[in-house]
Amino acid sequence: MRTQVGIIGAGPAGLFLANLLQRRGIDCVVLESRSRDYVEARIRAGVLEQGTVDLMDEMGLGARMHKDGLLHDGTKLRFNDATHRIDFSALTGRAVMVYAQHEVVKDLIAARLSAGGEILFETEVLSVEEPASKTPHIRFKRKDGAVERLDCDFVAGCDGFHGVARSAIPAEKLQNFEREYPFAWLGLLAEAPPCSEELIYANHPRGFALFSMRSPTVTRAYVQVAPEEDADNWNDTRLWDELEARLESSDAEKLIRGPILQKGVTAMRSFVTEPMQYGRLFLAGDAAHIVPPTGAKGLNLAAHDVYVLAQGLTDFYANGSTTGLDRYSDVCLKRIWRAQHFSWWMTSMLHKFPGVSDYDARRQLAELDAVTSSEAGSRFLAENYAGLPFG
Ligand code: FAS
Ligand code: PHB
Repeated sequence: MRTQVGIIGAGPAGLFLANLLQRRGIDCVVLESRSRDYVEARIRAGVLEQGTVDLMDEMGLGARMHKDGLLHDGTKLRFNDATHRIDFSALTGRAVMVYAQHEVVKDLIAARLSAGGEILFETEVLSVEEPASKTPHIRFKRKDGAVERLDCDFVAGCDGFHGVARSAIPAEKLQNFEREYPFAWLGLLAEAPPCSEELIYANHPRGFALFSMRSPTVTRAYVQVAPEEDADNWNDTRLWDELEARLESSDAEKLIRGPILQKGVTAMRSFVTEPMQYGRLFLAGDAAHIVPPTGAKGLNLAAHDVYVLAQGLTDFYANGSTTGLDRYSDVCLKRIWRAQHFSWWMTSMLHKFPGVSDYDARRQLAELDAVTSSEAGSRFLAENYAGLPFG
């Protein structure tokens, strides 16, 4: 097999890239180890920045998002028994869209396939060979076990944190930056009407909680737990009780309970690998970086990475210029490190750190008070949460 761009992974990064290249007449093949049903049902992120919404619209893929998504002009921070709203629209002129990642994935897969594009599901990439040459290729195993190769001009490693693409780059060519956190998130998805119009991020003495949503009838929420916590230790009642306790406030809404459809523990990690390219192999999305989800950046960073990569590939095929490709890593890393800081900052302000001193617990609350009581502080949070302009 041969293609111009081999894309590993049918998550947001791989699928945004495939659709962008297809619209520009660049041949590409997506190889995905999981089934279509699996990737379309994988519950993950929930918030799209304005830039990501605009990208969906530019590709003509925003219909379902605008029909089913929830446009949010702000968010709430809850601490010290009070709720403080950050008004994104008033402070930045931008809003965010609550529209589940798996719905974005469905839209991107449908668009890719209906335009005649190829996605090889249940196809595991075994390795990326000769990435520094002008003829890199991908070794992959089909569902029936047959091992084949895909010859490419370029390879896009969009295969997530645990994928194989990053390992194709010699270790001595990479520098990894990482930070672990002493907690994780236990997430729930429930058939229960959201009790709040907007998201609520709560710093509570019992620990962090996030109240989110997916639709007028589906609640999404998270509570901070120990890193090794097992979701099976939490029955519905215990989980609803803990969420309610952490969302308590004199101005709290009455939480509406319902059957929990899905529970899961998400590890918290900050990670960046530099550079994001080696020869004709380019890493995008979680294959190159991970942020704690407190800043709702993961999916949006993936979209921006491939927005930049697609432009570089377009310039190469249009006029042979490699300027965009040569700058890919530097351009993306500038935004990535801003998002790394913001995600770390939101996480550090809102979570209960084990063994924290009384002083630091008070200082944390003072920081939240400083941010929410200052227009400049609130604007800084709003600008980063609503997202920096793409480009
Ligand atoms: P993805 O991991 O989404 O996609 C990579 C794809 O590559 C997968 O489909 C995988 O099956 C495939 N793949 C891997 N190895 C392969 C191989 N060898 N061959 C072929 N295919 C291969 N972000 C937020 O902003 N908010 C959240 O609440 C949030 N929650 C999350 C919860 C979980 C459990 C996880 C893991 C992440 C969460 N994230 C969240 C971050 C998440 O949304 C990512 O940022 C986003 O999925 C990144 O997209 P991709 O880079 O495409 O990687
Ligand atoms: C979600 O709705 O899944 C969500 C929202 C905001 C976050 C993280 C997750 O910061």
